[in-house]
Amino acid sequence: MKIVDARVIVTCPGRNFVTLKIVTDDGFTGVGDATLNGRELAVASYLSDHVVPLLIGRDAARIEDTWQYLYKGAYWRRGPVTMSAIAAVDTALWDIKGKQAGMPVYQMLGGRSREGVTVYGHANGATVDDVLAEVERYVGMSYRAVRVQCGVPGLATTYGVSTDKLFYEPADGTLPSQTQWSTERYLAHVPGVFARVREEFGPHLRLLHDVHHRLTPIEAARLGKSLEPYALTWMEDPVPAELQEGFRLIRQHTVTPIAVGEVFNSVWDCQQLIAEQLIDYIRTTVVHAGGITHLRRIFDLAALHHVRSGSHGATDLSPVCMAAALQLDVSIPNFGLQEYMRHTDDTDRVFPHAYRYADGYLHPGEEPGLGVDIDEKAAAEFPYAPAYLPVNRLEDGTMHSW
Ligand code: EZ4
Ligand code: CO
Repeated sequence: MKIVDARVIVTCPGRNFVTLKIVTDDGFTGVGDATLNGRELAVASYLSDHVVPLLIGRDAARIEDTWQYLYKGAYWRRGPVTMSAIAAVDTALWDIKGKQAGMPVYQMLGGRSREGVTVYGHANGATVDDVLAEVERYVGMSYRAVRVQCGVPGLATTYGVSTDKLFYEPADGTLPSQTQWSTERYLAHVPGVFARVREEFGPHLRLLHDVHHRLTPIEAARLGKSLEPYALTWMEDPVPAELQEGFRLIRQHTVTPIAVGEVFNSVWDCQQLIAEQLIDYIRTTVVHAGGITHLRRIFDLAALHHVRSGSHGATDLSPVCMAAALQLDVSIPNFGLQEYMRHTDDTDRVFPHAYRYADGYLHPGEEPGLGVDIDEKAAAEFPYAPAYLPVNRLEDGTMHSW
């Protein structure tokens, strides 16, 4: 089963996606997501210039060996570009292996551990009343978990709040747009938002909130404490996580659970966070953390330390990534929650997929492999369009994490 072709497909059905499609000599194809929001062409080049030539002629059955070959063989370790490229190859090879075996990938990962994958959606609004209406909408669609983001009075824009509700897309400019931040205004506003949401929706709806890397540990500790009465499922990315030991300080002060990891690329980015039980949910996902092979390694480490999965699932993770993530979600013992932001109809048309939403759960489907493909003809209708994520500054002009 030799690899005879590998194509890198860049398409923009509403937003940019990079996809690798691998073809074998016995006629199997497999797909992998390689999308890195705002830096898409770097991964496309890494794949077509530096990886595809190494794949031709390789045995498609050797997933682990190919992973090690690309990881160790690069000499330069880790990083989002390299790890997204390796992820795409790994994901495509799992897809091929499943098709060859005639079973969905989750069967090869040990089979089902649950009946469905609990997902959360994004309720957001400029005002608390808008937020309540959006939460109501998700409850109406039977979601069991909702992420809540609200505009902050005095700030023109706030992360996670958009007019385009179901399909929120933060990469909004051909050059980076600029947003403004005030920790003081934010900390003063957020607890009141959750008080209203709990008052309206009661104790059973799972509520989440994304801080998006904007606080220091002691500020995050304050936020976590102030949110304790509202029993959040998690407070996400409270501080930038390059300094893993910084989370000890947050932990000492609050029992609000912590979720981290959507920007991580490897187990080494979260090894201390997991081993010291400084977090509760690890948010790494297939495309940015080295594919199914490496993500399973992260989740296995997490399982030893009472940490559950909470994979990133924003719109910039393609349906190929989602299909792969669901195969893991349904099989691992320590699944927590799966983020689910809906893709546009154009995106769903370019990436026909078997997974389905029903009653608060996503279901991976029973197709052999991942149960997702790329329609290359449809993809060609949507040429790449440069788009950047925003940058963020304090009121005095200082650059801040976005
Ligand atoms: O800002 O995926 O939890 N979800 C998020 C996302 C990220 C985008 C960046 O590309 O934080 O909305
Ligand atoms: Co996030």
